[in-house]
Amino acid sequence: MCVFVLEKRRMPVARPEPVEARVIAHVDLDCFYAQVEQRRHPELRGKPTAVVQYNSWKGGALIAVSYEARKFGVKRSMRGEEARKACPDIHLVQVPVAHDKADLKLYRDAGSEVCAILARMGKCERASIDEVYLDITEAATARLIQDPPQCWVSLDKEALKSHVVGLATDGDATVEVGHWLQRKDAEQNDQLLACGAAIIAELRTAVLSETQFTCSAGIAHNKMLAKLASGMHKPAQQTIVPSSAVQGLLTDLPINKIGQLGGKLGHLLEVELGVKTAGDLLQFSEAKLQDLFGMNTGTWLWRTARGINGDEVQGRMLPKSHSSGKTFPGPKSLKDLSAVGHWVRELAEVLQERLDMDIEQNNRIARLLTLHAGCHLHSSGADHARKFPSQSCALRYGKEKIADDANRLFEKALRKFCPTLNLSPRKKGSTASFPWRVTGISLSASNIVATPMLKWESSAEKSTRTGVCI
Ligand code: TTP
Repeated sequence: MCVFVLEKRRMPVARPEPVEARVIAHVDLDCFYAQVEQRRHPELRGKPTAVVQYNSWKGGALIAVSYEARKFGVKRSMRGEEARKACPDIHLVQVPVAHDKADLKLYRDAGSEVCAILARMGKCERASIDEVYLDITEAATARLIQDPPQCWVSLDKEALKSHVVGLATDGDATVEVGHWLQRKDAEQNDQLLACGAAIIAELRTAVLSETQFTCSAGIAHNKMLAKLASGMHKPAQQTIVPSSAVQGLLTDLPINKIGQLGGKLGHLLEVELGVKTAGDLLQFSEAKLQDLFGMNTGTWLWRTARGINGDEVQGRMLPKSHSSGKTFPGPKSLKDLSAVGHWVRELAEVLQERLDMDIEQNNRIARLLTLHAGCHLHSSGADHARKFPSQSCALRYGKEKIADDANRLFEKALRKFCPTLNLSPRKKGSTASFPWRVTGISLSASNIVATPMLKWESSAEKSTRTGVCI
């Protein structure tokens, strides 16, 4: 019997691991938006810099902090004024703004530049604006056959600077890492990781010389471990996770550091079962975890505690969805349908621009429109904590159509959120306010597919497409 029931689509699913070991890397750009701004404004290079959100309250919220500024204790959670107190010489750069909201195109395009370089050596999955998974099994295997580590005459400087989880380095770390990479008695899987580390070091060097960006990486036999490792030594470093070090790495690892355990599932484990670390999970048998969380998730948890993960690198460099959103914190929250309608139109316009670009550049169309919103009732009581339900419908192209559909979705969600609510227009002159506040809206376009027919469509036909219902 499954005791803990969570939303099914959010539950992790165990996938079988391949028999042959893979070589997977997770590459994460360092203080990404700050680096993009330092490249755009070369006078900021090497100086404490932070990127701030477009709102001006107390100097705006910091969303990216350069490593030079972090040395002064500047953190992402600070506001501009606070950051200036910690580091008077800090340079604060505003995020570009379009349609009265942050315009991330600059950063998205910079991320694509990096992806294109990383994809040279293997299957590449763009996991977020500045993170990529790479499956470099083939390249590492080929290198092991043609140029095994024991035969390397000179070692790549960047590879020598790798960190190896579980390797005690008392003396000169680069010498000891060099020995580890070239051990004659190393198991085949460790040799594959050594080849993977050399490949990733070369790719990171190429990223730096071609884009001026530094990145950090984790190299392991699966996605979960690679992701854990990429953040262990930053900036501009890489970390290898040999199989022999996995249990030691996981024993004291807080479970919320593991992908998919940062949310409700991790919270349940902690509150209901007292599980604080991945090591604590080891006391539960697979059958017990299946009893508690269902077959799939139970198995996934059992394997995760042991560092087993069969998720494949997806081979996707383009985003799975597009979205356009804005938050309305505190006093800026939206208080009536016309304010919501205004922002829905703005967001629909931005979304349509991105959909147009996807057709133009990648011959792809999206088929599903989803509206997410943050909303609360300003009466107290149980309703207060309820989540505003997301709503979806078939996506029709054209900013007006997207706006109309999104407004309908908002009203539908509002009726579900608060069934007793009267949404009919207020009489002219009425001062009665709506009993809800909207603190954020986001429109997303997903279910993206290729449109091969566009290849032979004339540009005149293409230009009418934005009004076409798909
Ligand atoms: P992160 O990869 O989380 O952080 P980072 O690249 O700034 O720094 P680190 O070197 O520690 O990885 O986020 C990538 C970019 O996403 C970040 O530069 C700015 C943006 N971002 C936000 O806009 N809001 C947020 O809350 C977070 C976490 C990131």
